[in-house]
Amino acid sequence: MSLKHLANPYVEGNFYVVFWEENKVRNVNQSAFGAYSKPRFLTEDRLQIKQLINLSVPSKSEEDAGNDVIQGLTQSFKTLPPKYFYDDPGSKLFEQICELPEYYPTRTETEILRQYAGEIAQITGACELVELGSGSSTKTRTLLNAYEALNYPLRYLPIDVSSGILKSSAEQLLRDYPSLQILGLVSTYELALQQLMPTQLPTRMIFFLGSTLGNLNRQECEAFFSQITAALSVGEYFLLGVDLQKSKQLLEAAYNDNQGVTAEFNLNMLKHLNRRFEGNFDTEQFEHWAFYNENLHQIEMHLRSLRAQTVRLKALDLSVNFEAGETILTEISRKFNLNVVQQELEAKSLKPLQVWTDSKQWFGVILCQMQPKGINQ
Ligand code: AVJ
Repeated sequence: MSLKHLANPYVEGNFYVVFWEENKVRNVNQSAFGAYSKPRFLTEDRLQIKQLINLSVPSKSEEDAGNDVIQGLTQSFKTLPPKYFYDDPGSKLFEQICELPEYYPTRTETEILRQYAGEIAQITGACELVELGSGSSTKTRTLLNAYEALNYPLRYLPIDVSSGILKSSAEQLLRDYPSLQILGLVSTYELALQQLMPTQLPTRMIFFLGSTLGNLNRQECEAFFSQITAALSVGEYFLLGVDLQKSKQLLEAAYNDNQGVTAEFNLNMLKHLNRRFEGNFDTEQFEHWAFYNENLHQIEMHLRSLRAQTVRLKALDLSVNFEAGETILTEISRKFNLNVVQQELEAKSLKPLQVWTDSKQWFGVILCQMQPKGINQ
């Protein structure tokens, strides 16, 4: 669903607050689980969405919008930021990727969380759950179940750049968890982390699953950990899921699936840019290309131009020339060594308390606690 369908946005401070479709949700509340609709569970008290950014329509308020696109496409090695994968269709394609037989990370991480969510909840106690890149919030349920089983209050802050998927998963979660409160932030991680309010529960856990960290290069990764450190108070938690180094064969299969969903996901970025910046990319004239760079331990995903062509992005007043065979790097997906990541976390005052992996050691989940700053630096 696009943002223009959202009701009554108004400005609060420096960002929009949107309370959407209260009526619809309230009706669902009454009919679908009348037994639960005690006054304290009224949906309008339980759900709030803040719109910090809007990726799906051009916006005057975002003066920098598209600068990253211009920068990436005017270099000799062309790149585009992976955040442009995740418009609403792109988020749906990513959900499909997660179900693919070749794409092991999602099901492996889910398996780890299923097994250890109870332990995580025991360690943290009652806590506010803040999820970066929440997507469809599927793995979140595993955590919510664990906190619910311990009778802890449930407060969840999903953060995602895709408003459609944020909204629909929030609706679904509210139906399934009658005491859950949600504050959704349509935002980049950086902006959301800067604007987090102090937690309303005894503590807080920010979690970043699915190895999305892999999209960040070394430098960006370090900067990202610093942003986490800045957003957390001493004693609060950070839960991180990382994909681990493994054979080239397994990795390349995961990013070149037989059904071509990953290819469609990659090409969808061009459609997104067309809509967002009045572009004329012809997706028939580009192809998906992904391989594992063993030296850098990372998957590199590109879009390769099938012929010499010029593409215009009108809203950015940008024309881009491609040679035949020239590529745009759309994503890196780094594969980690558990010991190295732990050291990097520790260096940022995020002390690893516990690490869990699956039986094949394909994926790792690390729970960290924020230490007083300076102790490990
Ligand atoms: C969401 C960044 C973790 O790198 O595996 C999946 C994105 N790209 N297939 C990943 C992705 C192609 C995914 N992350």
